[in-house]
Amino acid sequence: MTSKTCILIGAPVDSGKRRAGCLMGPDAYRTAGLGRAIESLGHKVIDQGNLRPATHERDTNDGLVFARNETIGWTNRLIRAAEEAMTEGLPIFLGGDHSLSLGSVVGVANHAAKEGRPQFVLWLDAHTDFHTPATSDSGNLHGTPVGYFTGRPDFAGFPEVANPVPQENVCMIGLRSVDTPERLALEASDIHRHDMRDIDENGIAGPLSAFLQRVKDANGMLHVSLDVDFLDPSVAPAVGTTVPGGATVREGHLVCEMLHDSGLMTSLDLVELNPFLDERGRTAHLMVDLCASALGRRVFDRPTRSYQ
Ligand code: 5AB
Ligand code: MN
Ligand code: MN
Ligand code: MN
Repeated sequence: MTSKTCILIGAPVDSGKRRAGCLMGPDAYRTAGLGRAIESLGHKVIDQGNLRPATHERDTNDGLVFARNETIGWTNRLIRAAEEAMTEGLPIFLGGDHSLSLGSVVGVANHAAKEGRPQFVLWLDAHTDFHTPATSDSGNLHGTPVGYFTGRPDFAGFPEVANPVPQENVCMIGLRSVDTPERLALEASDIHRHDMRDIDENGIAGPLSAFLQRVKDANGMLHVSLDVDFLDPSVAPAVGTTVPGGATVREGHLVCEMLHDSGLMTSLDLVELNPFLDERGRTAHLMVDLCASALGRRVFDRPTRSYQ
């Protein structure tokens, strides 16, 4: 097994939606033993502690879009943190709500561009998060990161996306709650999308290995963004936006185990955990266990897969 340097970046972002609580996420992951779990797999762990947003204007919240300026502050800070961490190891962004991916993905994509390698993104989520501030009905920016990092317009005031991730390099798995403007924009896009029906009919391994093969063939960098609501709320209740019919514990682990076997993952977001809504830490523990699978925890060794 290749040993990695994993950089834990606490990003207690809570500005992406109106319901508070994700700011407790990074410390819940630490309490659930994330660092120890990663170290026990033979990796080095550097915990950078929790970030603060860059200086930003005050939010008045008199329009529809909620906490735009604070989210801009977080985006500026996280782009920098991601660019820096990518030179040192594998950053794991401990959310924080999903608006943190406006910064994490743009930052890692800037790094990939410097290396002359294409950036790919695996989006594990019940939602597509493909809104722009102009199409969102809720005004909640945690529904916009994919729109932002693929270069959609109408993100006034946000840092310029210097290296947008090409649509065909994005693969979404777990979808089951998609707003009409997102669906129309997505259908007109080249983003690879797999809804839960697709998973029910065909399983999760097929579309994932096809995607991983494309990443490998392109010598790409792979950012994985894991939203708690990818999982079924019966096993992962600590999230504000529960949608029934999500991935099972085993489907979650299989995705993570295959990610590990591929050796392709170069950065990871763990987002949307709201510890205020958890039951005795079970969601935090499940997320830690999934992260461990993505970094090599296994029951038995297996034959090498074709994309290695
Ligand atoms: B999450 C919704 N589409 O725009 C919106 O949890 C939900 O990061 C967004 O995936 C969910 O508010 C954002 C209704
Ligand atoms: Mn999301
Ligand atoms: Mn979601
Ligand atoms: Mn696909």
